[in-house]
Amino acid sequence: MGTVEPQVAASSDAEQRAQLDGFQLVIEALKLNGLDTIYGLPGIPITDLTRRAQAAGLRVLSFRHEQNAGYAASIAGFLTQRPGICLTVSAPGFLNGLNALAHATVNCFPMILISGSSEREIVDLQQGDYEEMDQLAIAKPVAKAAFRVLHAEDIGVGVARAIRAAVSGRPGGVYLDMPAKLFAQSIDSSLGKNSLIKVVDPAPKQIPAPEAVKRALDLLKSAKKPLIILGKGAAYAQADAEIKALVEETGIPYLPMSMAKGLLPDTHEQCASAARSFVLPAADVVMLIGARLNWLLSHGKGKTWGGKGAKDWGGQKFVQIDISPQEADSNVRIDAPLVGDIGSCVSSLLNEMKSGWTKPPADWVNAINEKKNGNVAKMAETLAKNPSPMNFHSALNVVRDIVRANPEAMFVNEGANALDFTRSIVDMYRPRKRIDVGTWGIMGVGMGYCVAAAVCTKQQVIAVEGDSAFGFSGMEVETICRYNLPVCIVIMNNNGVYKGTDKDPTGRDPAPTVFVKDARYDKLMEAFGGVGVHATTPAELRKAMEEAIRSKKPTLINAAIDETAGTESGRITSLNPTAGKKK
Ligand code: ADP
Ligand code: TPW
Ligand code: MG
Repeated sequence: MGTVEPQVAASSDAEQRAQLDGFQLVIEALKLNGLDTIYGLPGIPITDLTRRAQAAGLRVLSFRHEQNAGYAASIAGFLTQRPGICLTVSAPGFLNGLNALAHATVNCFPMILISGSSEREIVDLQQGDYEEMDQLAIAKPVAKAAFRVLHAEDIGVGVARAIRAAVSGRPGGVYLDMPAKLFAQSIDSSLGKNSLIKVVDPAPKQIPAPEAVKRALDLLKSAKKPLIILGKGAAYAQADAEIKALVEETGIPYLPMSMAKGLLPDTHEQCASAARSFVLPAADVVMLIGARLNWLLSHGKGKTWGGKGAKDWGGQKFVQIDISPQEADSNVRIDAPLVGDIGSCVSSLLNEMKSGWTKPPADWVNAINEKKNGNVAKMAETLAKNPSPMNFHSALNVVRDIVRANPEAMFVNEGANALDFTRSIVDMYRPRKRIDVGTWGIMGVGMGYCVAAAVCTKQQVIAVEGDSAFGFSGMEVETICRYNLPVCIVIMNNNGVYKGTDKDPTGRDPAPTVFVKDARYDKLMEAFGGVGVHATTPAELRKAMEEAIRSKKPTLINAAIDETAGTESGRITSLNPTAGKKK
């Protein structure tokens, strides 16, 4: 007996050495494709995956709630053009991550949600497994693509397909289902290594057709009042130099959508942001670059665009540059669709322009400048006031200065008034610095975005958060402290959703929109060893922000804002069915 045992042990050792298990194959497949960061939350069946990934040199960022890990992964995708990886446990963890997967798809961010799942045989017979759920079926409607891997030798293909689906064409969220049994499967190591795929050219260039380029340019040339709108697709494309050249060489005024701010500095002489309500109805030809004509642009029609009624066309002609061939005509007629990747499309336009280009008529440019100057002067007056208590404007005047002095800092923003005022007051100076609530106007992206922004860019992060908005992901201040990230959170604390003044007419409870009065969110940060500051004046806010940036310590500044200062739903009051009854 004594002589047999060691022999058995030796042979199984050798066998093990020559084997790769599912855990390792997933890790190797990610590494092979340069995916070196996982945003997730451990538990059955992926705990060992998080451990072994960390041991293998991947960065594994562990969150307090999967939704925040998912948002982090989605924005990592936006910032890096590589799919952000979110890793969750089965059913409830998967569902917590699913919101972020949908968000990624809606916003055209590349992301892969990898979730462990329960035993297929039991799930499919609905026999009641631990965390039983048919996750693949549930993910499909909100994902750009969804795959399940059942055999270790298919992990390479599964990961490769997920990567291609996430980043090629219009980017989006991809679900990858990995049943618990997969991780423990072992296969011959050389077979395993051979099964892995390093994806070649995952997001191939899409060159626009020459006739489409010519059509677009002919239309632009016919314009008397042309306008360019830059969307977050333009920011994502990382074609910054080409876009700058196109804007400057055409001389056409431009409007950046929220996350396209800073693609050119907001202070650029052609930036028409401060004259938005003048240029949209007045423009005759509009070129959309990576921006959809969705609700954020009033669907390209109605009063915003100079139409007589809410749904009437304003008379504009549109050029639309987009990688999705199905985007054109989704709301109004697109006279010149230009399908391709933005880098290639803009380069083609610049090339074609060499045959001759005339800058837009001076009276159009002058009229915009006049409006701009008037509005900027009015805003400067408002910002210079120093009311007590502090309001959004006097607080944001400080944030505006701090961002101007730190143009490389990443800027996260969510809330209603805390979003809308910030977007219009705080100028951005560099591409892909501003990340916010995106296409859905979603609350809860804040702290996940802060973590990913710090991790992906290694820059200082500044977050301006409504007090309600912050609550959706507030527990992740522990995560920010744990990884000691240079994040400075400013909470615009007006005691509630939109404002803090509502009352329950029956007098029983607090109104649905209000929170504990004068709450001290700064104490939350202190609980985990970060710096908490309570600021009641712009001077205190300025001092605290400067110190946060100097020290790079996790900091939360509770900026006490006049609770009467906000408006219902911020700038989108018109979308609120009962808004008419409110003041
Ligand atoms: P915004 O909210 O800023 O207006 P949207 O999210 O509505 O922007 O629009 C982004 C658009 O950009 C989408 O229609 C998407 O297909 C497109 N897009 C994303 N990446 C690229 C790219 N690399 N090249 C061309 N179009 C792109
Ligand atoms: C996931 C609805 C839109 S804005 C907002 C809510 C709850 C909060 C506004 O209050 P906040 O900002 O952040 O304090 P301020 O400055 O106006 O006081 N759930 C989700 N997403 C959205 N958009 C909502 C609810 C909403
Ligand atoms: Mg609020």
